[in-house]
Amino acid sequence: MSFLSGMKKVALGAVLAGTAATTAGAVELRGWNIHVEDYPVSIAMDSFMAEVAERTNGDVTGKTYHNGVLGSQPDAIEQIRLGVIDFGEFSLGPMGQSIPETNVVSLPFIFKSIPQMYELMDGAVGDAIGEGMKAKGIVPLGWYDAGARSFYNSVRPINTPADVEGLKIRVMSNDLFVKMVESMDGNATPMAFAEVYQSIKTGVVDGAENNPPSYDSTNHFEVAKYYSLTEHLIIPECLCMSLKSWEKLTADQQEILKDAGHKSAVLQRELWAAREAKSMETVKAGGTEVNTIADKAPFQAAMAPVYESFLANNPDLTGLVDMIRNAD
Ligand code: BDP
Repeated sequence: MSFLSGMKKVALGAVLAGTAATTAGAVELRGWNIHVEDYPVSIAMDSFMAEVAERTNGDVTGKTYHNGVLGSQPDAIEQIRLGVIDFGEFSLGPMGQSIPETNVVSLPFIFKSIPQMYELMDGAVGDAIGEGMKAKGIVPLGWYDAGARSFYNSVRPINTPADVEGLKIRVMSNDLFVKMVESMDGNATPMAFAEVYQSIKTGVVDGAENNPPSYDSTNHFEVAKYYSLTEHLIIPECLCMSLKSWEKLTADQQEILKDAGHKSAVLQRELWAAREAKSMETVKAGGTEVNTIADKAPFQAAMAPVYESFLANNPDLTGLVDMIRNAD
């Protein structure tokens, strides 16, 4: 070894030691969550942070701000990418605007069932989406369940795509969902989650679409009585961390967060199933008229243009879409 390369090694060692010393200090994380405190997502996030604090002996602590007090979801997604917010729980729906890979799970009827969604998200599909997220500054730590989304409104039950015609429907902020509603000749309005209740109440929109727990927790069922089980979207959610904040942690701390993230997803999925059943009871007791849809094929056919335009604009994602579509 020459004297010079020996010196370089010493110098590099000193730099690494310096980095380790600064990153080993206590870290306090700020977490974003849109849901109320007793929601499955919120309980799982709190349990995640409690486990992280315990297993890092208090070196990594954090607080989750529930109820969307840190801002709307599209804004929070940008803030997590910038490292302004350290962690959060997001629907992959609004992520599609900045991370194209996440859009594949926002295609209507792409998953055949919730168990199939779990299996694919816990395997190669989830890995591919996770890579896309990392490339845009977001590290996924666990895939959460958000059930299936169905339409609800204050005007009439929806039994066929023709029933959507002329209805003003709020959608999450993503062009795919605008196209989805327009494919049935409805009027789509992208809007923040927090504004939907008032907008339905005052007639700015006729309705929206969501899973039973959100339809219940937001009290949307009080102002939009017809809940029609179209179950057109099964969009997984993600407990994730800002890559910028992630890189400030030591490798050991990252391992603890990954493990705690995984465990929190297992807990969230259990809580979800129970909450879904309870929410259906609550909304029915509150006067909601629920209708099931025996044949969903007309909805699938009506929404087919969403796939066509998505694949035309994102030909590189055809493989990922087919991986899901062709799965058993
Ligand atoms: C809920 C999701 C939440 C979304 C909300 C919405 O859990 O992340 O913000 O839908 O429709 O189901 O905006």
